[in-house]
Amino acid sequence: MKFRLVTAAAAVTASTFAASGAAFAAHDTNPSDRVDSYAYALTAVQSSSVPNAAASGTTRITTLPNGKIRVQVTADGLAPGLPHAMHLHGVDGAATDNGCPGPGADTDGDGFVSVPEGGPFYGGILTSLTTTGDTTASSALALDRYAVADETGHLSYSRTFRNDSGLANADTVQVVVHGVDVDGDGTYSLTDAGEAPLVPGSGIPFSATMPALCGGIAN
Ligand SMILES: [Ca+2]
Ligand SMILES: [Ca+2]
Ligand SMILES: [Cu+2]
Repeated sequence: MKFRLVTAAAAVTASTFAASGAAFAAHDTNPSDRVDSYAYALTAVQSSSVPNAAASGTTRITTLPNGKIRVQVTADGLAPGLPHAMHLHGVDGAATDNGCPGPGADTDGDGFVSVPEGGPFYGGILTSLTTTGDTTASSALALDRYAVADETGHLSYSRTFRNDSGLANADTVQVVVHGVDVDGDGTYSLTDAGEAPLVPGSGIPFSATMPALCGGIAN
């Protein structure tokens, strides 16, 4: 089992629920009985053989009594100076998802884990973790409204917002951070992975959509 940010008490609870086969969350703090908070480690999705894809981080998801959700992400090792699309991925409703993809998710064998290849693990996009404005899946690729990693590859994000899908599924989602500058030239382009954009005509290069980090329930 991978490292996860949990207290001893939460770990006991988690293992109890795991034994019964039920879904559980790293419910590490209870600021009040009306606030739920979940913290997870974010780990690299791509194979270690992919250049510039080694990243790490942490995330915290907090649901608030006013019906809002707060998502915090801190990460290092991301492509410097570039925006990183981030989403809450999951399966809407009671069903949980299958955690985070690893290198084995590269089913077409091209060396890269694409968004569709990760889908069977982390599910669809429930919430877009933009810095301003809309947070629905419609903003999935609104790269001008995502956090930008600094010159060292560090990224820090915190936003409190209203998103009913994210709120309802806060205990069973994955946080996924996208964008790998494979050739390290400071841009996302065709030369990174040599693949066509996921969304034809979008002008968003494939490498901008590559999942870099993932963490959450079930992993
Ligand atoms: Ca692939
Ligand atoms: Ca590049
Ligand atoms: Cu995503």
